[in-house]
Amino acid sequence: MASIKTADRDGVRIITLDHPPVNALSFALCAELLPVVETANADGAITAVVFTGANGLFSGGADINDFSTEPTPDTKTIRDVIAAVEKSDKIFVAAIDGNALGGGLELALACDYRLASSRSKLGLPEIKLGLLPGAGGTQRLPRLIGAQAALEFMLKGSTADAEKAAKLGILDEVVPGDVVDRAVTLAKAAPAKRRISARQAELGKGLVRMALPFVVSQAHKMVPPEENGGYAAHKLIDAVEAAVELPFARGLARETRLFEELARSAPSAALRHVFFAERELAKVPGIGDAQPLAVKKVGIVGGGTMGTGIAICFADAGIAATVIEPVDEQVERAKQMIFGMYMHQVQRGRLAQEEAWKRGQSIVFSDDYNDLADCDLVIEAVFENMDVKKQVFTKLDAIVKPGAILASNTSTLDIDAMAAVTKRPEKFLGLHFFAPANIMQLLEIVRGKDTSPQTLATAFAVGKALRKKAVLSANAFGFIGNRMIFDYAREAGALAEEGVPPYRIDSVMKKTFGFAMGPFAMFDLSGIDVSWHIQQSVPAMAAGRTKIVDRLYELKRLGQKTGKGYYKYDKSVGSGREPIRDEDVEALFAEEAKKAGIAQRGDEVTDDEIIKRLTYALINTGAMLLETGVALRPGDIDIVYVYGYGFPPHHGGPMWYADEVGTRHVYAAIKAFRDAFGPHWEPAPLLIEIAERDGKFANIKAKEQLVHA
Ligand code: 3H9
Repeated sequence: MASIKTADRDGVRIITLDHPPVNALSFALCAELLPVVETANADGAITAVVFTGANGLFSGGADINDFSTEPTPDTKTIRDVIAAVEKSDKIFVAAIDGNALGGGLELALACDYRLASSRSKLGLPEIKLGLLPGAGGTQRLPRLIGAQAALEFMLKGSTADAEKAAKLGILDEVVPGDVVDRAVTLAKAAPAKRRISARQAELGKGLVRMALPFVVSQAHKMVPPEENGGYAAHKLIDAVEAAVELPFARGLARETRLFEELARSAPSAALRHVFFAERELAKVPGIGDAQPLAVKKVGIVGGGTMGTGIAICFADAGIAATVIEPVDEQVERAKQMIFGMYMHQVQRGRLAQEEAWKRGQSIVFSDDYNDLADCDLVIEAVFENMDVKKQVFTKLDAIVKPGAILASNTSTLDIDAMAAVTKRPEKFLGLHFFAPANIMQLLEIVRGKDTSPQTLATAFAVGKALRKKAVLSANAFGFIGNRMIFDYAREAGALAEEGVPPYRIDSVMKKTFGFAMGPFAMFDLSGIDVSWHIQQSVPAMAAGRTKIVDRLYELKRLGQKTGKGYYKYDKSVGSGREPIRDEDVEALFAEEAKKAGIAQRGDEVTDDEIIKRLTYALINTGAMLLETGVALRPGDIDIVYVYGYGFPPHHGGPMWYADEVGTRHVYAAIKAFRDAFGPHWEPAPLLIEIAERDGKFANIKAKEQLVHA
């Protein structure tokens, strides 16, 4: 079936991109599209050409898979299609209905006129893939809307709805009716050709040119450093600078060169991996064609920070939530949290007052479990204690309608043990939200041994409705994220005991490697009591672990919430949440080290060693989780870490990073760590197997079935 459809109306050729799912302008599609454009160009009976798209959108841009293949001299790309448009003497109109992204929007920018239906969204999101718009976008957009506005638009990489795109000057018209009809009418009226490429004057002269050095130097300062997540951003700024300084053709050539460099770069490969890994998540073996249950009303047990955050997630998705919370003061705190959060959104202009009110009102508090009887899904978010949770589920099972799903928000406890107190283990699973639940994008879906395919399908549908990155985990201690963080924490603690101050470890992991925050700042945020409780529940995992958590717990240094943890916090300084170095804690580490006979070698520990010990601990445990089937795919682990723990996306997540470094190098380092630090560094068998053949995690197949711990 041809992916390009054509039809003629009164001398106007309508070219429809019809290449499901997103009309990606792949090399293959461009090879088909180019002769179609050339034929129209050569046809004397045709006065104008309208581009449009089938499948509910204009185009999702270039095919991202193509960037991993080397083009041959015969390969056709969007650039060739655009060149054919550029040299044509016909009028070209883009009739956009739905998304016009990346190369799709660049094709539209090469046209004389751009029209879009009001539901359309336009964007140049290449930066999110570690790329820049490479089919003329960096040269045409500045000529259309000005260098500064174009730079902002492309650096953000977010989409603009049609109304906003028209305001920015990207669209000529937002069309209320049929956009193709309107495009044909416009094209027939034979307005003058208006190629953006011809607009040199405004850009090359006067104020724009004079202001350029300032705009460019400011932009370079505002984006992250090249080696730490900003590689594409700096090149994008260079390309826009070229748009102002160089004639169109030379600017275009500069853009192509910069794009090719980025397409071959490690950060872009990592970000493309993250893009596809996200889209793999819901492909779960065993779900088959199970249809999700409709979830219209949700119950949440526990109105603490977690339960309230979960309720907000549902309110944002338009799903009513009833929260069971027996303590009045807690209900008051929860209401304040909801009110404060929505007020903030209204003040920032992100939400209309009326909508905020509606969402706030959709969360109802009660102290009566009977109010949950007609819920389709009930999530328990009470204290992390098995006995308490079992009591909650026994009660819920007796009250909530038989077809409903029961879920626990536990971060470490055994899902099957909870399911066992109910008569519906097939309708039981874990839904592990990350705090703050209404902000963090990650959701771990934990499959119990009896969880049915339909229950899983429902959980994924709920994850989608809540706009979460939902990742499946088997029921094993700590699931994916916390199981791995346990070993990461072990190494951070060990390094501190060897005399590396926590602030240095945090600084290396954040500023040098690119984590959103360092490990100790993260532990202070989540609470030392949480770490302590987890350690108590699994004494078997004490190997190689510092006693510092016990000491901090005894001292009631519970982290940010008590103003002291690994750091000090001072309410009068900035936001009050800035970690301040605390030498008392360093002294505590030194004391513990002395008791344990650990030699002090802080000065000789390099930044490289810090990065390796922390990230390789994640990789080794990740390999173990893959081998035992706790995680389905390396990409699932990567998504957990990128979205749940602030792992730098430009390194793709821990498992992708192992491939980036080379698995055999990771393996060699882990063996050396084992010899130096002890058997807790024993390399995971799967890592050994992959490393010995110099293979990649990315090439292993998804487990067919998740195992149950
Ligand atoms: C670019 O254009 C470079 C140019 O500047 C220069 C060139 C020289 N390619 O997200 P969904 C697949 S770079 C390949 O679930 P939705 C996706 O993997 C590109 N595949 O749907 C999935 O496959 P599967 C700049 C793509 O409705 C299926 O389509 N463009 C592409 O929620 C459905 O995807 C972008 O960055 C692609 N470009 O959202 C836009 N796009 O079914 C990237 C999608 O096998 N795309 N797929 O899992 C998106 O943002 C969203 O997919 C979109 C649809 C909003 C379009």
